[in-house]
Amino acid sequence: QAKEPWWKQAVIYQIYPKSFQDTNGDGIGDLQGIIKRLDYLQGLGIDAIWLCPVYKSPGVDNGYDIADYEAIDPQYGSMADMDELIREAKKRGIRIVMDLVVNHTSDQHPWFIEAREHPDSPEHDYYVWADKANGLRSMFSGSAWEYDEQLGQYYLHLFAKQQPDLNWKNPALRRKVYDLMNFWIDKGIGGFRMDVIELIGKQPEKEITANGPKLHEYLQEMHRETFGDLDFLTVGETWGATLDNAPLYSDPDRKELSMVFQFEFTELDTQKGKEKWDTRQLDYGELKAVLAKWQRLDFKHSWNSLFWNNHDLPRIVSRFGDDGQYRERSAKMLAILLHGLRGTPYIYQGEEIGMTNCPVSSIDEVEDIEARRMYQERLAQGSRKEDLIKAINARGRDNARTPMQWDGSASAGFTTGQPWLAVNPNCREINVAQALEDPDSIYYFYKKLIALRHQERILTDGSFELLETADGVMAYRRENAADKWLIVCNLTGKEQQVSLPDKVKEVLLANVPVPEDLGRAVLPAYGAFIARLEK
Ligand code: TEU
Ligand code: CA
Repeated sequence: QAKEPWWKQAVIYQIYPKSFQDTNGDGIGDLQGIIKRLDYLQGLGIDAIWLCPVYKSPGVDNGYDIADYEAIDPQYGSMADMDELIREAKKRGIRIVMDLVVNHTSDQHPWFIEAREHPDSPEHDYYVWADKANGLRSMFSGSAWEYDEQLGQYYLHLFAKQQPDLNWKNPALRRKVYDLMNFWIDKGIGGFRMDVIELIGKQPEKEITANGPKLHEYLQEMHRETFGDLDFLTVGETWGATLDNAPLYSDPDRKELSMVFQFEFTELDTQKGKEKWDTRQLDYGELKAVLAKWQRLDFKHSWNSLFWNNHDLPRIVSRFGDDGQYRERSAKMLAILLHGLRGTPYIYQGEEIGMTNCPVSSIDEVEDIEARRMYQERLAQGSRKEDLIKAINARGRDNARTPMQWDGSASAGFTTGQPWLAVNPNCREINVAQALEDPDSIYYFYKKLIALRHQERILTDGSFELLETADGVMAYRRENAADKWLIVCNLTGKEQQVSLPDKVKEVLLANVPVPEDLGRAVLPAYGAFIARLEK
């Protein structure tokens, strides 16, 4: 039997480099900062770092607009720093997973500059042009088509207009992408997180963006031409993933990707058919149903990723937990809920200390292009400023991007200078230094969950069974040939009645005392535990 790939029993930590650790006082995180914090990450126990883009970029979308795939942006350091990071991480058993952004480039990429200047150049066809604009919209508001006066043609940009879309129909462009991937593979990285990869098979003339007809053909070609023979982690960002199409990406026999990120839970507190800014109350029953549904994947022919947070999403403790009175307890509950499931867990920087959203009171405090564009568009359409700020505070991407809180000083130990985005003032109470000193901290909870993932096969290969409970409680069993576990979580800020037939043999982790008799128990607000049962 073939050896299991390393990423099935791994936990990945996501770093947003601009906000992780500054070392030269310019207020911007850098590669030396990550190197400085590797011991901290090793202490936490993670297996790999997903590093958000550090390539040369004008920074219109914080690095998701790349001008040179084979150079490091000077604000983050040099290629020598990058090589050092890969080397130093490897010494600590940590792999580096690079962010691969190849649905689009920056408008400052030499390919696009050439494409615009010389319509006869090969580079022209690396991008998507049209004589007329159709109804496609940019994810960052407005039309997805930008008119180029000189050429008398429109180019496609599914994101900002400074992020022109690449034309994957062009084989020479695909070759260029495989070459740049191999450049990074040769440096000894451990994987790629593939930005909006579901869009590369787009057919803009038919207004098809995600899941175009040639998408999987391209991914199979990519697999063959790049990482196919390596023990490599590849995770696709796929907003349109379903139970039906996830196996198309992640069935090992199809030779595409290791797994995808699916985002179904992120839609549960959004009004149906509306944009993410249009919020509604979370229905706990729906949350349970979605989490349970993704556990029904055929894990022999597919794989799942587990995450609450990333650099595009609000902080989970503020979103589904309680970032006031019950911050610690609800953060631990959400950790248990997710890390008890089957799949590969991802932790976003700061999640392990329960970092919260960071409200603003005016658009001047907002850095993110997505929120700023939405604000302008909706203001022009007659929305009220207060409502837009409220929406940004609930859903804006800056919530996740405020600097990492290392200690309780004014700039949270992130920088000695002016941070590029304001530090959350709650760094006085919520910070790494405090968490390391408190044996009951959220940090040690995450550390324990990571250790369990490494030690206990059942988390990786055990079956999943959702148990009948009140809507406000999620309880499930995991079971393999050797072992049987019970996970119970009170999702709410109120006491919940629990009635389960299970007999606990050993409590593995809990954020409240575990009731003696589960047949007739009361679980306090946000109470949660993982226990081993008699087999
Ligand atoms: O995100 C893809 C994407 O669709 C997001 O823009 C999403 O619509 C939004 O953030 C939800 O809040 C990826 C990256 O993760 C994101 O940071 C980039 O801005 C985007 O691609 C463009 O590269
Ligand atoms: Ca810096």
